[in-house]
Amino acid sequence: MPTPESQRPNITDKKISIAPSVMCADLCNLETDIRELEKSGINLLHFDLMDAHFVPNMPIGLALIEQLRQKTDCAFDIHLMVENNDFFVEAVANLCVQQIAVHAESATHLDRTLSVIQAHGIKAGVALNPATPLSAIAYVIDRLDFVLIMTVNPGFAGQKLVPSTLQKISDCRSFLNERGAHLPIEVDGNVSFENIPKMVAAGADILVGGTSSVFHKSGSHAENIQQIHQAISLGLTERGM
Ligand code: S6P
Ligand code: MG
Repeated sequence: MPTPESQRPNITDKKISIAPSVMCADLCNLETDIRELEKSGINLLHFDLMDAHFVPNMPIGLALIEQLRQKTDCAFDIHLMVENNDFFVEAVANLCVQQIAVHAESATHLDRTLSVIQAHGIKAGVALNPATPLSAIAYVIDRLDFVLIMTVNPGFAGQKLVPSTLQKISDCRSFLNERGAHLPIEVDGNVSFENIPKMVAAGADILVGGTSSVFHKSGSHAENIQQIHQAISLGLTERGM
């Protein structure tokens, strides 16, 4: 049985968190992959829930999250890429997940959706596509627990970084600081060994690891996570932490 939520590690305890993206794992041997990640100190997993409408893909579904919830104590970070946010928020809120991000671009009633997430005792975040300005979160900042900056266009793993998003991470950190909101910034998309130092230096706190880092073919998960920690150290030094 999973650990009760009150006993789970606080995912913001550590300076920087690594959140492996489950859609990039070996879906035929998922439990083996999760055990390997846990042994490397991972305590946060990122789930991409897509509806094939908001984005043209549908790699994993609700049943997988429900079954995996029984297998691990990791905190679950749900990234909704869907048109019907209210349906999916209700569906995952009952699966003992710890944080949910909804896209500003698909949220019709963003403030209300965030408050519904929080009413379930779950951390609420807004995800922003590369072309979406930071002003999209200006009037919900007091509702937010974190911000998810997409560094690729959502829908698929294995894409190249959208270059302007590095500046956007830094702009987001300033935008939040100016408003007295010291929230974690999560970054998602081509969070590679090469890009991690730049992302962390710019202000990223939660790194979604996919095919370009945690699940990179060049090493085992343990080796890749070790390499990620080295990349984080470089970024933290540049950030003065
Ligand atoms: C993309 C999704 C992401 C990917 C991740 C893959 O829509 O939200 O979470 O799974 O970006 O990582 P990588 O290193 O293959 O880009
Ligand atoms: Mg994602």
